[in-house]
Amino acid sequence: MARSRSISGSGVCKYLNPAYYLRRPRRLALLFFLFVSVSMVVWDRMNLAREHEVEVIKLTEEVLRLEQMLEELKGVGDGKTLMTHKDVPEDPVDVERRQKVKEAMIHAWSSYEKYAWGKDELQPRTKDGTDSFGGLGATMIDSLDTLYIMGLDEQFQKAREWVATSLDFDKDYDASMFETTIRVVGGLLSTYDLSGDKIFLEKAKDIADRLLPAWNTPTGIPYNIINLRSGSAHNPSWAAGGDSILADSGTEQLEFIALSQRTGDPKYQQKVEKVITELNKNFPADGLLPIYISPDNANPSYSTITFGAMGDSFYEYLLKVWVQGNKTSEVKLYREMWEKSMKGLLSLIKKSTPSSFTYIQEKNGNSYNDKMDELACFAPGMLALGASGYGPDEEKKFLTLAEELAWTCYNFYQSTPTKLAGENYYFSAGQDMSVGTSWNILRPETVESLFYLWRLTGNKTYQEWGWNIFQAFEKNSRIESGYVGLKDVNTGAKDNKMQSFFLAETLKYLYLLFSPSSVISLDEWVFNTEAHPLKIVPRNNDQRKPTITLRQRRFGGEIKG
Ligand code: DMJ
Repeated sequence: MARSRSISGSGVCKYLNPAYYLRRPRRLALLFFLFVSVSMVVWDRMNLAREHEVEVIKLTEEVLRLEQMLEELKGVGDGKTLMTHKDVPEDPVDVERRQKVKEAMIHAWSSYEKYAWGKDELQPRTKDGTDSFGGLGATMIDSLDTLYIMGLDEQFQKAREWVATSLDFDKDYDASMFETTIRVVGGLLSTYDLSGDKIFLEKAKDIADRLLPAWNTPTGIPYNIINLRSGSAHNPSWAAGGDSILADSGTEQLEFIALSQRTGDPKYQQKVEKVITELNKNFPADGLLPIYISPDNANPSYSTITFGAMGDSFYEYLLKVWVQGNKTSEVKLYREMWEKSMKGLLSLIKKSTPSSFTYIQEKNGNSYNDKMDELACFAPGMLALGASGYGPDEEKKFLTLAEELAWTCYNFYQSTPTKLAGENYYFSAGQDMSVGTSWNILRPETVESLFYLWRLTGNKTYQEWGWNIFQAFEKNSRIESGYVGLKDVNTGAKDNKMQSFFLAETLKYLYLLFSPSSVISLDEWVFNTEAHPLKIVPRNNDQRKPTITLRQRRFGGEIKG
């Protein structure tokens, strides 16, 4: 037995010896042929498996899309879907476009679900997730209300389970109190308002309690970074002299006031209202504050005045707290401060040459800078929303300004080869606009403004512009595993991130742009800066009804209020 094993062993060994084949070229050829055939079969199988996987994703999306269509068709009979407002039939083009936006949300969401479930953000090109906000499931929470509004029930229920069972804020992580408030507190509160499910309120309270120590400063102007476990807070090292950032410090009022209203605990509201009363003590006549403010004495530092990065949502919230507070005497201060700031905004308005695009300059001390961030494109929407609080002449003036600025912002998109806007633009005499920083990270501000302008004027042009922007995202940013930003809007080179605000804001505003005005009516809801709608409820003893008056639509559509 031992002998025969050793013989057969040496027999096998000879086949492994290269010299054996050199002496037998036909066998060598046969072996080579076998190797090539097996490799081709394996490669073919792998390709088939990959194609199959892509097919399955596409089919799943198609099934979801058809399910949604079926739902909508079911609604025809009971008048829920196509008969929107007092028997006014919907424009079929709107229905079709809304469906396309919903399909985009399904694609973005199913990619997140497949590759980055529970992570903060999806990296579509590497097909994995990243915890850019400390592992709080930012995309999950930012998407909840969008899923709910679009009627994506199965997806919503699965996300709800994750919130109930896996969302944990006890993290030794230095979080941005601004980003955490607008995305997480805002997202949870909005979903609570929409669904009535208490789990969302409990979680909102949990995270807000962890953020509260940030306001424990000599003036009450908060530190902008806070450790979610220890509560130790500080300002970012790159901010001038340890200062707080204007937008980061003045963009929590809506969420924290809403939280006090829903929990009955005034402590949240008190913290955020103190910031505004403090800033109001030395509020300049033009209502414009530089982006850096000292948390020790509330003095502004010498720094940029802007409606773009680090300034923007401070001005937005002055108006929106007034809306949230039913425009009553209790919130009069916010409106007064906002109107002052709008005087300041007018002082920054300039026209380009030769095409007369209206833009908002930035300012540093006494010198003006002909630069405008795409971020400042939220301003047309804000102006349109605030215009009706003025008398007729001022209302017309601000609405016209809103429309002019929206035209400029739309041209930020139209002027590039990809038809997607860069991050900021410079205006120089005789040359209109030119892209500065040329990335596009799927930001929402322009479509946000188009949504407000469509709702408040009824001019269908804004829907057309929004549709064109949507198509540019579809063309340049959609890949098989989600949506990516562009490193450069001139070349179309792609980055590797699907920002959570794409699902929270960009797709939500686009969906609402093609929905009836009764869906998240501006009479009943106010959007936080991350597009999370919060229900307007009577403030304290005020039982008056919401008083937003919508203008009569000028073109097409139904007549509102
Ligand atoms: C969002 O997080 C919010 O809209 C914020 O106010 C500004 N930046 C992003 C979107 O661009």
